[in-house]
Parts: sequence; structure tokens; C-alpha cells
Amino acid sequence: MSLRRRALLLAAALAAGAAAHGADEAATVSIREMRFEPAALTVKAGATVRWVNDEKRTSHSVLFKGEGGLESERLFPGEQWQRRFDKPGRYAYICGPHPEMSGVVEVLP
Ligand SMILES: [Cu+2]
Repeated sequence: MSLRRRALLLAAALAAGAAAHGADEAATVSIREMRFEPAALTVKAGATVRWVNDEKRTSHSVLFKGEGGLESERLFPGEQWQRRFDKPGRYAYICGPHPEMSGVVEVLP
């Protein structure tokens, strides 16, 4: 995928906000000022969600306690991590190093 195409997709994802996304699109959660934005995101089953660390100097992770503790690697500023959601359900997550940071991904059938 070209950089331009990637930028357009990112812009589209940002514009769509917390709206539902199709199975082949990626939704983006920005991490900044010690928060996940949007904190609540709704996607369709099969969608990929990408977390991007937009902080200046703080690192974070994405930790799903409900799935045996599935956790991203530590994300430094500018880094990103993504995962796919194949099963409908409610996926709550926190930040490993900052458990007060929380978010949820609602996956629709
Ligand atoms: Cu954090």
C-alpha cells in the first residue's frame, strides 16, 4: 500500500470516529495524554483495530485481561500495534503500565 493511500485510509478512519467499520478496514485508536481516544469503539467482526501511540514521551501497552492477559509489546511514541477481532463480543482493555487507562472494543456480528 502506498504512503498516500495509507494516509487517506488513516484520515478516513479518523473521520469515521467511533462508527462501525467493515471487515476489511482498520479502525484506529489514538493514545495521547494518558487516554485511549476513542475509549469506546464499535467494529464489525473480522475488523482490525490499530492502536497508535501519539504521546511525546510516554510509552503504553494494550492489555486484554479477559483473554488470558493478551498484551501488546510496549509502544513507544510513534509506534503502533494492531489486532483482529473475529468473534462478536465486548473486549475491555487497559494499559499495562497505567491500569487507570481503559478502553473497550465492541465487536458486532
Ligand atoms: Cu499507558
